Amino acid sequence: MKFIAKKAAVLFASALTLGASSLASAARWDMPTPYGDGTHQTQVARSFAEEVNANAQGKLLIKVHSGGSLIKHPEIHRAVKTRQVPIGEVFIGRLGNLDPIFKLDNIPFLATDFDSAEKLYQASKPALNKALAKENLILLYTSPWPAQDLYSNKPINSLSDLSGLKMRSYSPTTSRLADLMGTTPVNIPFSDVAQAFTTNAIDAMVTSPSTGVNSQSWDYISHFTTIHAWIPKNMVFANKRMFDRLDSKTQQVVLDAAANAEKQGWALGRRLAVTHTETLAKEGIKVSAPSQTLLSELEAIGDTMVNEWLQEAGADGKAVLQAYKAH
Ligand code: PCA
Repeated sequence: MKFIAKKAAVLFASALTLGASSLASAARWDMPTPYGDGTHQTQVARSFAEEVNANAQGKLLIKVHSGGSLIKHPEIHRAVKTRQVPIGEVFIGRLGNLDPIFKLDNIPFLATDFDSAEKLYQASKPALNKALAKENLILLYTSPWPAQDLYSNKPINSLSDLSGLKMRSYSPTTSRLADLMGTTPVNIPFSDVAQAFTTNAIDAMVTSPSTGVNSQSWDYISHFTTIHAWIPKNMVFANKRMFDRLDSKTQQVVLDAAANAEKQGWALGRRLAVTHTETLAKEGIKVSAPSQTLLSELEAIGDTMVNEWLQEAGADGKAVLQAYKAH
């Protein structure tokens, strides 16, 4: 008995030493993501982490915590900034009140197809990096959502059909959009969308076909109008001080995996825009193209919002839009 106890103690001690030495060389990065495992965004985050873990030769281990399970969406940006976690993912538009460049990500009718959205991303990247650098953060990759379409429980042929309805918003820009559409904005996180519809807290929303599929919107929605208003993105970013602590080889592993994740995310966004719209139709939602009236009304709102954004974003904003148009 005594012997066994002694042997166990020795084993335990050597396990501790082993643990301590491997911990000393390996950094462990907890990576909170806002959306659930069913979303393509979290799938991309998981392949990013797997690639890093496979190539970092034990120097870095990234663990994804999806669906706000470690840190809730509204807290993720601050958690990375304050080094509570070294890395995280957020929906860019949510940060709109911190810097106008984050608002640009949700401006309607500026870049409505994937080629334009990629150009807008490239044109805005220097300003995006600059805004993040101010907070000692670095951008690792972005991943888009399919274009944002209109969900409702009746046909919407013009803005007057939406008048007075409660519209889900998910960012400062979309709250402004809801105002301009003559609706009342109600801020509802993705995880509460189904319940918000069934309890009549909201009557309509503008989001991707993917989010409608992920939340089984056919249970609470009858109509889907393909307004393709904008193509927003999630971004994965790291705290620069934590990144700088990695050796240069491991940093390169992270940057390479990020570049691959970005390619994967953009390819998935393009593909899901088509397949998820098909799923909505197959599940019984009436999918239709917007009427010319609705489209012109929405495009006029888009012009207003671009102008408002330019006023807010000043010379930097002007430079971004000039770079976008020059592409
Ligand atoms: N889905 C996310 C953000 C954009 C999108 O398509 C959401 O609705 O919360």
